Amino acid sequence: PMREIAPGAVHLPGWLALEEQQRLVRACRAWARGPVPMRHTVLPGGGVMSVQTVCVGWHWQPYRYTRLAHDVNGRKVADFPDWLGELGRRAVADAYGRPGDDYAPDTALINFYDGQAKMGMHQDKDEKSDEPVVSLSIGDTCLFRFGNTETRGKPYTDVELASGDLFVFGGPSRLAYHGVPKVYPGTGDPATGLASGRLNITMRVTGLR
Ligand code: MD5
Ligand code: FE
Repeated sequence: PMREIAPGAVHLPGWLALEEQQRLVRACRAWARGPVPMRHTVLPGGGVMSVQTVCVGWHWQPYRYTRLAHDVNGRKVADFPDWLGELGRRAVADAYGRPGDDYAPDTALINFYDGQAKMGMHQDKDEKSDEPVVSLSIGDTCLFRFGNTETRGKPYTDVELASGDLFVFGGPSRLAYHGVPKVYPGTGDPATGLASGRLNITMRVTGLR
């Protein structure tokens, strides 16, 4: 089953097979250790994000992409693997029913949510490309709030994102406000390899070289 939440915003529940979720959990666990460790990002105003983040391909720091993680340890992040790009192409093809062959994500942001973590309403506009964002969820279910392109507030649509769910944000939805008001602890299947919490992997095209 597939649901179009708004033009270009497509939710495919249960898209990712258990074996693929397990592979992603293993990969994220390795990336979380380094070369640039997973950490709570510190915002320019001094705030600290409750989610923990690690990047591959390009390092994201608020609010730009860099090759070196100047704000953490100055190291180069892990390369963006071919197999992840392949997964992104399959995701775009399945969500939009068009060949995804030309989709070439060059960065992934991996967010880990413990039971208390949230993400406030924001737009993802640090990418210099209008290509879609591919989002994969693993572990505990969360409440995902998909808003509008004009304001942080209403109208918005609340959607539960569970383990294995794919969400693709493109076209007119690419710059929509969105956030994660809560996660539901204990709702994930430990068979994914994740004993608790929620992982979200987003693939993006930075438009940088
Ligand atoms: C998450 N991550 O569950 C969310 C899901 C982030 C982030 O928001 O920036 O890491 S990805 C949702 C997303 C990405 C890009 C565009 C839109 C939604 N959108 O237009 O709604 O950790
Ligand atoms: Fe976002």
